[in-house]
Amino acid sequence: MSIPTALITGITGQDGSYLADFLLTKGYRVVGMVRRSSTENFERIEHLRGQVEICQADLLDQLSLINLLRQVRPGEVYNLASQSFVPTSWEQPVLTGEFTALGVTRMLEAVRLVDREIRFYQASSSEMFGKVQEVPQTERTPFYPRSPYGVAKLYGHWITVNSRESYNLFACSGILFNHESPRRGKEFVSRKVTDGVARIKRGLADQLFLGNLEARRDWGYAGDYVEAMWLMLQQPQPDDYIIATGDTHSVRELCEIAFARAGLPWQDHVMVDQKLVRPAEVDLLQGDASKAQRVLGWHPRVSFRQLVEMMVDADLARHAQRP
Ligand code: NAP
Ligand code: G4F
Repeated sequence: MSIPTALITGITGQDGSYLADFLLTKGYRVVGMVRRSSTENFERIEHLRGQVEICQADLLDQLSLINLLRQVRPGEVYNLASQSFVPTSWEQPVLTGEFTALGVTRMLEAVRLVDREIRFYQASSSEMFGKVQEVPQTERTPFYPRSPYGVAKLYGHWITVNSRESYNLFACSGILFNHESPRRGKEFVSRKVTDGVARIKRGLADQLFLGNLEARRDWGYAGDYVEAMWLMLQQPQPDDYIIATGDTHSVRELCEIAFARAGLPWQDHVMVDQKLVRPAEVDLLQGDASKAQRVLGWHPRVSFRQLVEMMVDADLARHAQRP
């Protein structure tokens, strides 16, 4: 039997690194697409050197994607690359649209041109629900994005659905709720808090400035969520799925658990900075993943408390080694 080949765009990101770990355990040949940069940004996949192949291409460059698929000949494409930080999408809305919206079309067009048998996964987002129209959110909940990022992801979602319906491509959209890990970028609130806790505990800082403490998210563990991506592409038919824990917690609760893990009183250290409050907020996300549970047999394993404590412990260990 031949070895299955998966192409991951965004392999240097949080999810790309966990998905690469997962697919290697499944016996895949894993190829990661990276964009050209003057310095390598391979920290999250450093442990996979020699186990994954790295190729250069860019979501902004159509021909580079076509050539990449011709060269790699993947059976599965996981399109994880995007401008993924919501606040930046107000600062750079056009660029966000180019990567996060049109980038999906470019990749789908490359699939259509090179090999229509490729199974395609699109990294869609609960941010598309924005000003939520019902709680909890399901695959049938109407969308109402609240940021240029959410709007761009909505385009990516619908072009994926449309390519399935227009061209019969095996294209799936995974609507993933927030998922975190010790590999999360430090600008996202979970990691900002756990890294902040560790810095305060080690005497490297005294305060942590945050925005809206009342925002609620359905936070899960990235290591659990990448399995769902793979499961979607193993089904007989392509479809769209919500991936979430079903629980929701506030940023305030995140702070309580994270600071308590390090034995610190959070109220003494957390300050609200109005500059970090967003022009339009997503107040509450809570997903209903019962379709994924029923069809894919997928269940989250790590609870919110376990996740936050895992991240605090990792940051405490990291700051103990190198401040
Ligand atoms: P991340 O850590 O920010 O990683 C984003 C990746 O995209 C990086 O590898 C980045 O490469 C790459 N990238 C950006 N622009 C590119 C371009 N023009 N060409 C090629 N590569 C490019 O994001 P993540 O948390 O792993 O999320 C993965 C995907 O899932 C994203 O699409 C995100 O929007 C979506 N998503 C995430 C969550 C979540 O909670 N994490 C939830 C729902 C959906 P560099 O290393 O070069 O910057
Ligand atoms: O951690 P966040 O920046 O994540 P956000 O905006 O929910 O987006 C993440 O999840 C999406 C899925 O729903 C992904 F599609 C997206 O790519 C990304 O991975 O902010 C979470 C909440 C927000 O309500 C924000 O206003 O935390 C609030 N928050 C409060 N203080 C803060 C801060 N967020 C950040 N980043 N920094 C703060 O200081």
